[in-house]
Amino acid sequence: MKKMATAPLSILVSTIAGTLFAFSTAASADDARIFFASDIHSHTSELATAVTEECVTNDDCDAVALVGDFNFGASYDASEQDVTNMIEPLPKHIPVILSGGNHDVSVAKGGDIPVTGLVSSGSSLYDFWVINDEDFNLFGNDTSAQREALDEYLSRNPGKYLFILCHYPLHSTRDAGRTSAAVNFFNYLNDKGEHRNIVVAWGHNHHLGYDNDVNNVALPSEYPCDASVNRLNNITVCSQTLNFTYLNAGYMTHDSAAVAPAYSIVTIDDAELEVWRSDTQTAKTTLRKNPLGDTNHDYVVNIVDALIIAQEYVGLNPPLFNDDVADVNEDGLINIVDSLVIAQYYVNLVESLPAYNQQQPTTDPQTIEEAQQLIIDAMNP
Ligand SMILES: [Ca+2]
Ligand SMILES: [Ca+2]
Repeated sequence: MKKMATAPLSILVSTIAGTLFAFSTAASADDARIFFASDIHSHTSELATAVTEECVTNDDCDAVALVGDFNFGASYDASEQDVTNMIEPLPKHIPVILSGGNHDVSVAKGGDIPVTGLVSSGSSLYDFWVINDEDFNLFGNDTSAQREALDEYLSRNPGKYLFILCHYPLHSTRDAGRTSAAVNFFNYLNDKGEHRNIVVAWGHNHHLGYDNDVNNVALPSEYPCDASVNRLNNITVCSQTLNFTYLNAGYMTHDSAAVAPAYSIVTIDDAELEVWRSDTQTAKTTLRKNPLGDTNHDYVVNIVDALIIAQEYVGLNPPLFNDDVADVNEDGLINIVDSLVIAQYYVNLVESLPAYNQQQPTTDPQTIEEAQQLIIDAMNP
């Protein structure tokens, strides 16, 4: 991984920053290993066996993420006790994150399933976002409180991995009433995912194994086929290039008794994401993306990135300048305006990136000192 030259920048930062803000030089990225499954359907002993093997015997896990349908009732009836019975045999030292499926109402009873929204890991590397069954349709609505909350999270945590636990697949809900929400949410995630690291973990279609009905879906028809996608299952749907990882979490039961339970192990670090599937015994990887504005390649957007663009602009040729993500107002140019936009983003004067229609500075800086002064002025309007 590229490392920035810290000494000159630290001097710059101390020069311009004073006591304005706290500062860290890089994300304290560690690695993480997470067990994923869905559709447990009361197969609690199979789940416990799989989790114990993967998270105790073979290696450690940082979390177990289960994406809905915990009992096998005929309808929407899983109780808090069902969830407790499922969790109880699992290794006690590993946190379990749940999202509710169409069989689960524990959340409504104040049980173990968190409400729709952020479940923080406490790590700088990743978080979870739970979408419960009853909230799925809201993600098709631009103005729903749930979607606005997700939007805000993604705006302020652009470099983290975000695992969205959503029982319903986006390509086929098998429920006409949910189709428009699925399409809208798909489009939203594909837009947001261009410069972010989003993983959507889904289930629901366990009885179909690897989603055989994927070609019957209501993804927007204008999307071209593109085989060069970062999807991590053998999905064959023709769609636009996916900008997020679309993870079939696996299932503990299947229509065919001959089919063994399936689960996924996701490993992440500061360079890439790997998904391993128990049924295929294969792994696929995708590179971690730098967020827009992350000009020094540390997956964090902060004042250092603004300073690096300023250095570049006045001709100091900073090492390791990542110009792929430097045009944060998307005007086709990389110049001092981008530096000022990032500085304003850093102090919350700009909500999210990209940001458009930014004011041009009153002067065109020729030296790094002049550029620094513009940055200070931009942060203190
Ligand atoms: Ca950065
Ligand atoms: Ca620009």
